[in-house]
Amino acid sequence: MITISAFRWVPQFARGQVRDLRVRWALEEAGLPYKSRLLEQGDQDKPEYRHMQPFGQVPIFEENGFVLFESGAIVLHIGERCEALLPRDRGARARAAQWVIAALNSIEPHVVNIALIDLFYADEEWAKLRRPSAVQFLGRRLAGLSNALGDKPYLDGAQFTAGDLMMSTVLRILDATDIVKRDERLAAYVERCIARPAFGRALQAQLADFRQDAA
Ligand SMILES: N[C@@H](CCC(=O)N[C@@H](CS)C(=O)NCC(=O)O)C(=O)O
Repeated sequence: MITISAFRWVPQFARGQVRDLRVRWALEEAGLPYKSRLLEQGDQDKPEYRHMQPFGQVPIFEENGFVLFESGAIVLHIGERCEALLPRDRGARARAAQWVIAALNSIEPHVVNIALIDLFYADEEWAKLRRPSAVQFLGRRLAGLSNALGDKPYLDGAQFTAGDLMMSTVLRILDATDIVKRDERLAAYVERCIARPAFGRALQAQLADFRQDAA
């Protein structure tokens, strides 16, 4: 049985955003059953967990003694068992991986930069000074992304791939702002991706684990 790690509790604003969601979504696309290993406060710093995830983060993926960390690596690993995530055609497969990495490397750091300012430092003077240029920089990246998407439904064309899974989860980190939403093409793209039933099931599963904490 596949197990993924997740936090038993996170603040309200993070519910539906924690990165185990990406892995749950990929598992749902692949039709692979899994259970969650819910971490209590402090569990992520225990040597046993650090041995598997050096940075003490979620998610990790475990199956029959095989362990993997980094949501991108895990999604690509699951994609090996799911054509809907990684197409069989070699070129299309490489391009799907390219978009996973673009999401994580070229977009996510700039998205997170703004999310951190908004969530934790909004009242700090330095944050007020920094935010406009951070938004402007991300705006240039998003314009490039929007151009690359063009009129296609998904980044590589007609078919949803792991690249879209990752890109849409990254873009929705800024759901509380209009930064992505003001680009109608990107807004529609994110909606199209998360309208997939597998996303809905993954989101409900993550939220259900948090409700378990409240019970
Ligand atoms: N690059 C990692 C980032 C994982 C990550 O940032 N996880 C967050 C939750 S969304 C976490 O565990 N934060 C706690 C911490 O960093 O101490 C991945 O994609 O798996």
